[in-house]
Amino acid sequence: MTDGKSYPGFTGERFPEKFDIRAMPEQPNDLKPGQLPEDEIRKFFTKGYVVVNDFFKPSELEPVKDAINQYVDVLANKLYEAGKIKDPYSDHGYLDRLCKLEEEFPGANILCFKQMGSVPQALKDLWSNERLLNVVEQLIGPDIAGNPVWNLRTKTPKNEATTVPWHQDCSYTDNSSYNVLIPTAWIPFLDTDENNGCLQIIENGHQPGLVARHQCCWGGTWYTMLEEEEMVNTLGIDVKKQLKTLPIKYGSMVLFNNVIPHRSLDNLSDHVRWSVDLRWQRPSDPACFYGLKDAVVMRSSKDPNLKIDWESFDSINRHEAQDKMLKDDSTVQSIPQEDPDFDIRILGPWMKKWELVHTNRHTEEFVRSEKAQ
Ligand SMILES: O=C(O)CCC(=O)C(=O)O
Ligand SMILES: [Fe+2]
Repeated sequence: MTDGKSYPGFTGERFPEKFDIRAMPEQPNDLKPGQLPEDEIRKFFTKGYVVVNDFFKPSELEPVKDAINQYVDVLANKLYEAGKIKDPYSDHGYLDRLCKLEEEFPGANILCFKQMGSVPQALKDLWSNERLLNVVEQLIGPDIAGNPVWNLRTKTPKNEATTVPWHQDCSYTDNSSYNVLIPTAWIPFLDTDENNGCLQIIENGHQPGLVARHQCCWGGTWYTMLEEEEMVNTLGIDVKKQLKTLPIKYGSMVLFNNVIPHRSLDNLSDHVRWSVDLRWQRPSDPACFYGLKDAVVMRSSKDPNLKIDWESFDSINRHEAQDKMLKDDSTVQSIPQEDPDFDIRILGPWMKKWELVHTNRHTEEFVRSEKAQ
């Protein structure tokens, strides 16, 4: 239950027209490579999401898998050299090496999640993939920027830190996002299903155009959460009717907007469920991330030869920036510091927006830095 008090995240404002069919750009008669038939694009605006099956060729996704392997390798060696684990598990691979690291060093998956400060080249290529941007153009028009909120999900099995509860993505971004369409492509790097933690979504849950009251933070994590009761009362949702489970295959993706409630299921399998979520916006809209990081322009209707300025984008590490924003430096020094290289806490400005209902290692740090201000 929410406590009924007012918190800065809840404004009660509704902007349905920014997310529903009224927001659909004019669709082209001649489709560019990768572009979807108008019926499919309509689903994104009417239902709030669309599953696009078999969109990617293996050659478009395999390089990201290689990059993931490299990241895990770097992490394993770092943990090993620091004496945090007894074995770097080099004989384990893509599906389970991170599980082994996690067993010996709980929180390894969070380090892997945070490690992604700059965007690996393979992911830059995927994010700005020509065919993918052609589809994004169908959602927001010909001027496109990458939104700074992107994630590599290191969803290790049976791990609370990787189970993302019900939320609307606007609960993480600043309140200027409540009337800005920021489409997400959720792209897994293996087949996903109910057993390994696929996505669930509330079909039509974007129709009120409203961000409901979230709470912070879920269990031992930094995730915002939206109670089912609040979905029913504030968003008028019939959970049984509107809940859709979206098992999707390697090569497919889910596109959804930033006010639709969604979550991912527990991963009950024996392997990591790797995925990325990538977001775009119009360059003329704010990046909606507390002024911490700008969007990166990827396509311009005026300049067909635009070169993407990744250098500026990479110069700001979002995790560091969001951490810094909350911590008062002098306070932090007085807190018994976890080894900064192996700090598995995540702090974020969204914690200021919502009622804090659980204290855990992430929120405790936040509460301490708040008190000291
Ligand atoms: O991948 C997950 O587990 C959660 C994804 C999600 O919430 C998102 O992409 O916005
Ligand atoms: Fe999300």
